[in-house]
Amino acid sequence: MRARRGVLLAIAVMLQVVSVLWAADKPGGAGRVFRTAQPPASAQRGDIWISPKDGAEMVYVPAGEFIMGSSDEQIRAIADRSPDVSANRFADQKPARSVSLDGFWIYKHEVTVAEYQQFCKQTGRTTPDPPIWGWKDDHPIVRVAWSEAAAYAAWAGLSLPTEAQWEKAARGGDGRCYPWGNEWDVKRAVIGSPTTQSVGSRQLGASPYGCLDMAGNACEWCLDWYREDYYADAPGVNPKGPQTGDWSFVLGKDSTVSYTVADKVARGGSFQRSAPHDVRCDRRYGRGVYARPDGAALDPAASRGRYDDVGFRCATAAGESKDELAFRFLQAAYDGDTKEVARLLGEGVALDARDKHELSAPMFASWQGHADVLRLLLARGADIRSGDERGRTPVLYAATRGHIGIVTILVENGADVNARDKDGMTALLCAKSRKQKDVVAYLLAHGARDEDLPVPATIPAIVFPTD
Ligand SMILES: [Ca+2]
Repeated sequence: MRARRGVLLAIAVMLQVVSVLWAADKPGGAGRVFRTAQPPASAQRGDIWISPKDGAEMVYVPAGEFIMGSSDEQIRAIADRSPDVSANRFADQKPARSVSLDGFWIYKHEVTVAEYQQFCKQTGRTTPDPPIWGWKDDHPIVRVAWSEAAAYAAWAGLSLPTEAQWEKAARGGDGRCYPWGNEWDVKRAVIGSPTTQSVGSRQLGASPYGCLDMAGNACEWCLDWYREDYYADAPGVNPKGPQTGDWSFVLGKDSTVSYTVADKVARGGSFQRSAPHDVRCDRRYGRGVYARPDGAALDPAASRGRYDDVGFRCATAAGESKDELAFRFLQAAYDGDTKEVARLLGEGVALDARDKHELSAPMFASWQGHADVLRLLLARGADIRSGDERGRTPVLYAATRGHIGIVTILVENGADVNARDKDGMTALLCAKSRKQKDVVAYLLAHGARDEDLPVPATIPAIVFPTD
């Protein structure tokens, strides 16, 4: 009797341990499920959004920083474990750095064959020729060119994930090696297999946000161009990859058509790989994307740029960094695009954003003579009194160009008509030098001191974008 009670107790303890381990393995915990046309506005970790177009489950990755790339120590450790592999192979993963991303949604699974076929049916596209193991509905689609993967994402109202989004979704914040942690476990990833496997077949391989098959199964196209040295000076906020990859020409098989080829990023390694370091979260791959140099679309039947082991998953588009928003804001002020200025202010761009020469939106609007933009900026409380790096204020710029309407608005809103820039110039001197008679008269009538100074040799000018 006592022995039996002991066995029952042992079983109870074991069950508890198993349930604790299971809970620890389940990422995010139970979340809400959204079936909305647009991504839910207030999401949190563990929530699921059903992609309206194809019904795919998406998980939420909250905003914040994560460790991207690999430290020297991590790369030494990989090389030590794999004596046949040179540490140089992993040089493109350096350095490990903190990267901040806006919150985003990403597919829990790779896009499946069935989902891709549905997309082809609805859009009149052709499914690629199958790999030798044939198409299986719940396997990841492979053999799709990057442009086809991007077209699928656009059809779904989404995007391919940026390389940074992909890596954060795979490894969470702590710089781990694999989606589940730092210890390699072959049972948690589809690698060393002759074919792809059903998506989500390795539930214990889930990432901290619940993404599956981030290690192995299909390798996955990302949005970014691939450059080996990109990490060296990549932005720290919402990076989207270099402007282009390195292009080169290759000759077609029949030696009549040449193609340009450049690499896009593909991530996660694949079922064809056999070494654990090939499916690490920080491992980068560049896979060739081919195009006809004359701009003609690549023949859809062409095999170039298709790979038996490369598929994809989708994500919501990466947020813009503060710098990008500020640039667009200043550009809109320069262009006189009042609607865009209002929209960007609504998105939280800084009203006092400046470019590298300390030029502000009121300065650009004043130089270009955009009264509506200037009024909008003033209504939001924009500063029109401080100057740029040369000490030049909006009224000085407006006076130089002879924009009497702008000068009037500025003066009525408290601009200092006697402000001097670092060359000793005032609005009046600038207006005189350009023979802007209306402005000269207006300034003199509104408190400008007419000092007996020589007409300046240099006059201010603004061009946008500023170099
Ligand atoms: Ca994968």
